Amino acid sequence: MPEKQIAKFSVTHLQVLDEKGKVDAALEPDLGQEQAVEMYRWMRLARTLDERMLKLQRQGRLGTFPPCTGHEAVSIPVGLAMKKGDWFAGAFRELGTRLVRGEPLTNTLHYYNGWEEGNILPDADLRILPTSVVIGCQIEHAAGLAYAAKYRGTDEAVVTFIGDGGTSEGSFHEGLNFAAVWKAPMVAIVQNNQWAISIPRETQTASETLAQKGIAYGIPVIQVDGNDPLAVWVAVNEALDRARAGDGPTLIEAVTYRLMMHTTADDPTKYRQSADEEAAWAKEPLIRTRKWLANKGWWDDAREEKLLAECKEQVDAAVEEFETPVERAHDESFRHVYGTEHAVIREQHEDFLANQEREGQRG
Ligand SMILES: Cc1ncc(C[n+]2csc(CCOP(=O)(O)OP(=O)(O)O)c2C)c(N)n1
Ligand SMILES: [Mg+2]
Repeated sequence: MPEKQIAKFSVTHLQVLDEKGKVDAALEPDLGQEQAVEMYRWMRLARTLDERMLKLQRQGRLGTFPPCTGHEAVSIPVGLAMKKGDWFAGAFRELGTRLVRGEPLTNTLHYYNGWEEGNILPDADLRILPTSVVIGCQIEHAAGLAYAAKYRGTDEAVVTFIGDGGTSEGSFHEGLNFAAVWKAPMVAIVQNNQWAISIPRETQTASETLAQKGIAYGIPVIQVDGNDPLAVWVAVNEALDRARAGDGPTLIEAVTYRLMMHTTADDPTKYRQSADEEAAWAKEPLIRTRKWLANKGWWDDAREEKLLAECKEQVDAAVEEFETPVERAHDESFRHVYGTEHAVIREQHEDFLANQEREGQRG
């Protein structure tokens, strides 16, 4: 019997805007001035907050956090492409998406200072799941949410994120498999920043691309330049359209670089070369986005200066609010675990209150 080829796969890489600010006109999305400037403004705000958080942490005014500098071209377009009714099941390195979806800056600061109120969103309709530090489980949460959205007959989509290292976790594969067989409206974004703490991408997996991991589950995949907000914008909109049309999940691998330390508890000089970091800084997303806007006549130094001042003002105000103590009831954490009352939590809450009363009587 002659052998015959029964399947053939390929992975496309998309770049629209290169590091010099040159755009491929044939691929350029029609964003318009307002939307393009809005995208850059959010990118700058996310960067400003991230840089301030690092300073606060170094001054002992904030807990450990994972810097997101350099990831703005992924997180911001994704947040902007989502609709209000969509769900965001993120990991821990997508500050920009959270901000765009309406998470107050103060919540982020509270969360990374270890204060539970960081997880109390002002509006449950924001549909932002808590940060997932447990690598991978958010993919399963997203698959479940997407299945529910489909079951209920809504046109909601679910966006989830994972890192390059996370694609070696079982949860990533289980979540993708379920989403695929259910044709659930899920968009999974692999933020490939080349590092999983001190483990480089090459040591993490023998896969040629991370996008191809989706092919095994029958999911359309694409690899994009993750420092190019236009490529991300195009890919995520296509993926969301596919999800809403009932055509199931998409996997997007966004190739970027973790410009900073893994978290503020890490020292990358111990395991990587400064030359590699310098090369990565030359490709970072804000410079090229600014060039693109300037080439269109939509941006100049004066507007940049004004934006920097506005971002600083916004971050200053958030820091001031964060550092102003608020009196909270001791039992408040019991009220925010579930959206509705839960029997087990009620029992624990009652126990806690009874204990407090006993302690009080003892003086
Ligand atoms: C299940 C699980 N295993 C291990 C860890 C410890 N850990 C935290 S972050 C991390 C590396 C993650 O790398 P990657 O997925 O590439 O995401 P990045 O930090 O680069 O955004 C590890 C191993 C964890 N949080 N959860
Ligand atoms: Mg990584």
